[in-house]
Amino acid sequence: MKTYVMSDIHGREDAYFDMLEQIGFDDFGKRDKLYIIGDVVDRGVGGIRILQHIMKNKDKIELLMGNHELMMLQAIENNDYTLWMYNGGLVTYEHFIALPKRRRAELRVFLEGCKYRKTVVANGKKYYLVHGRPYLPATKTQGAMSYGIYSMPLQDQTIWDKMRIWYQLENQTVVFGHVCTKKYDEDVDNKEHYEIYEYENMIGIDCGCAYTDGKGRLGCLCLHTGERYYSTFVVTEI
Ligand SMILES: [Mn+2]
Repeated sequence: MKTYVMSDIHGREDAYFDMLEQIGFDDFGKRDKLYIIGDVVDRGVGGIRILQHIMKNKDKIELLMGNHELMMLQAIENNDYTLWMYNGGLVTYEHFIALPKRRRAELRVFLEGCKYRKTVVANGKKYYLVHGRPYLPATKTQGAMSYGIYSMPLQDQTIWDKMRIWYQLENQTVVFGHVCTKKYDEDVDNKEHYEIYEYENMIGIDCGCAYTDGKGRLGCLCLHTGERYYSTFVVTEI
């Protein structure tokens, strides 16, 4: 039994399928599982195709909600595309709108069903998977601040807000994406590429897959073995 986690693929289907090969996805056993903790779509062109691959393999892959999936869903539901377009949604929208109506409806139902967080156990250790940061009562977050993302429903804050050391949980490790690990890693300037970042009870796995600075790549972590995988090429254009 092996559990893998990746995040923030952002339309890079080349990196995605490369990673599936590296982790031996085609040979996954019944109890092997891949969690993708949000932000499959936008920026790169392959978001819709990645979503469809996930839907086809839903016994082996579970997608958790990212703020980009939520923006897409809310844009479709409210017929208001402003926020999504502002955040790199155009390329996804163009592919989405070209799909037959039935396929669009399927995608919408699928996104509506995505969970915001998930706790999994690997080798007796508890992991809390979430796109941004754990679900916490408002008093534990920013106190008096009630503007911007802090005016959103608490659930939405967990995928828009970023992980910080004071959001760590007791007795479980928070595995998160949303913010590239370069923002956390103090040693980043000495590294050739962005890496999975581990500190106390938190693990950041967004290695800047859609960054075009030559340092970004897709990362994947196996919770059972601790093995880290990286896409074998880096993104220099998008
Ligand atoms: Mn995000």
